[in-house]
Amino acid sequence: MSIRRACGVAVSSALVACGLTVAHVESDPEPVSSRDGGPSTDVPAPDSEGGASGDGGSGTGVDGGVSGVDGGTPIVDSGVTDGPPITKDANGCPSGRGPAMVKVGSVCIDTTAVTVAQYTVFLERNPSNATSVPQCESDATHQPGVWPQSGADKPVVWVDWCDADAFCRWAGKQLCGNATGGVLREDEWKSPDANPWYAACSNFGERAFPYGNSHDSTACNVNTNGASLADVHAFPSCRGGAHPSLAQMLGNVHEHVNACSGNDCIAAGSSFKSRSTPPPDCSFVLDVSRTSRFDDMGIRCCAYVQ
Ligand SMILES: [Ca+2]
Repeated sequence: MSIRRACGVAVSSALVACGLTVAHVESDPEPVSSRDGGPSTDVPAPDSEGGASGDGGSGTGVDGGVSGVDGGTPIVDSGVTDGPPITKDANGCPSGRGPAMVKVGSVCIDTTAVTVAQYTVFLERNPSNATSVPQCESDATHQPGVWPQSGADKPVVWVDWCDADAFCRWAGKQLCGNATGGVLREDEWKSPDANPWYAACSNFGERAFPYGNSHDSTACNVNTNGASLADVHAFPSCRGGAHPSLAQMLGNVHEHVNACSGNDCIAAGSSFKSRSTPPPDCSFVLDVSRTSRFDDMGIRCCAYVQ
């Protein structure tokens, strides 16, 4: 049984994005067990979409250093100080944990989704559930619903909003929200002034897709192109938006963003399961809950720097 929240209503075998983007309906091309089914075993929180949980993997590690941004105050208090050093890149964006960033307007944004290898480094620090929002206080673990995951350079998936929030903070970053880092309202989604994620994807509203205004069904990893999770550097023709290094703003995985009302959230971008007709463009959002975990939803962080 495949059930996924859509506009606050459970819909069977259908996936509907709503809000400002209407009429985007995704099919469920894969066996349902890979998406929503299976027992949830890793957390007491109501992770309704959890999959079978495996034992924590050890993975390859990166020896930790002293946390801090250029020896100063971290840009965002991660709650977890242990890990590789956080420095600033040439644009003043945090560097050292998670993907490299680019600057879009005044906001830094990850060039790729967070990879399995990058998330493994985070998990190896035994992150606490320190979090920015009370809704995450009951999120006892940041181990994904399915773990370990294969493919070091594939996006980490099966992560809920609280995991994504915690990872970004550990990296000296935060989930992409509104222009000043606060909670983005869903009705602000298509405003490039209010929504840095949309500005990055659409080159400040100038184009519908990262690569241009005309839909190319082969450019990004949507379900006409194999329907499986791809490395974050795959599909080079999908790059673009406000910066040529931005990869897969559409396709491959939906991305957690800081746009929740209570426990009702939206996720950005389309995924490898998204149908190409009608083509999901940068205005596409998916309605999820704060505890949703899917095999096609991952993490991309932002950072708000002076
Ligand atoms: Ca969790």
